[in-house]
Amino acid sequence: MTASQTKAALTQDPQTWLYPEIEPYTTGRLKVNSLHDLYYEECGNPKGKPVIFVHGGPGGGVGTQERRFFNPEKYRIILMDQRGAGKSLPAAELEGNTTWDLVADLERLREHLKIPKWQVFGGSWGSTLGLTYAISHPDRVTELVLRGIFLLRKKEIAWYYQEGCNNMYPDLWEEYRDHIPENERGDFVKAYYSRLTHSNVNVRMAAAKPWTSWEMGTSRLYTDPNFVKTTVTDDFAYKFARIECHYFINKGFFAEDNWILNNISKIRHIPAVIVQGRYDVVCPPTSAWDLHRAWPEANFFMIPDSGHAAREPGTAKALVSATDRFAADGVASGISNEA
Ligand code: STX
Repeated sequence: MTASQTKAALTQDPQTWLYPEIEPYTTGRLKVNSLHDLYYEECGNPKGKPVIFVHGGPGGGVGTQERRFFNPEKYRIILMDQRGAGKSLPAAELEGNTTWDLVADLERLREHLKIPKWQVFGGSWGSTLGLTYAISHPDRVTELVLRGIFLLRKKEIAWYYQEGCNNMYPDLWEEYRDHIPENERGDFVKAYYSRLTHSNVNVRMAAAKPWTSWEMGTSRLYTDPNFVKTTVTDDFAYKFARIECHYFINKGFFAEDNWILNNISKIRHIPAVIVQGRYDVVCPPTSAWDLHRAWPEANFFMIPDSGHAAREPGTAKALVSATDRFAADGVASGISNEA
């Protein structure tokens, strides 16, 4: 391959791998308690194999592109906005918003839709919540498709929000760093949390942008400034930053740092695919590797030319291959472990 062919292959439009854009055949709302009202939608084939898409952040919500990882003729694709995210209400609400509430919401939605078992598909925080849900309700999960593994351990939060990733993106770090006065920079998550939960809405909004731009700017191997500009709207940033920071200052509401790995034996029998970008700086490959070592039965793919995002070409291709295979035979057999 010539250099320009290599570049073309690396930057190939992920459209090549994703299914076409589709509209939901139904949308709904589920009131899960006196405060929270969740948005969900169903796409594809109402008689197909059920899959629940678990979005990232937390606080990221689902959009139109998340529907495209599944064959719409074979799958009944269910997408839900977690508490406070996307079209769920109240927007950016932190009260009654914990990992365990979100696990219970997935069960409420599954029961509401009368689905006995479903596939769980999630990346980043979607992998954290997907794993936690599966560990909590293993009998309800047919398969797991996980990407950009995030186990929400102290060292993962520290790497990305305090010291580590700043060495990879010193340029983008400046905006995130400079929003916080020097005397508070010893604990960025704490400093951002106090602003994102401030009584003055202007203080909250002002902190949401640098927090969210940092994450959007570092998500892809090839940073697309337009992607950052279009995603970091006030509305999205406010929900994303507030909810993420709330979860991270509370250590994901886990009783112990290594809770997911310590409980992995409960789900090792479930067919699973793990997809990890080699150059993921948001959720560095150590966590996917630790998961792979703890769960050798799961098919593991390290994508050599991807960062964190789901729709980078190699990652999108591996994810769609996984859902295609599960739609075809329901098991992970035959999937090569080679990246
Ligand atoms: N948070 C990573 C995460 O879950 C540490 C995430 N990063 N970006 C996203 O999620 C969206 C794609 C949902 C915006």
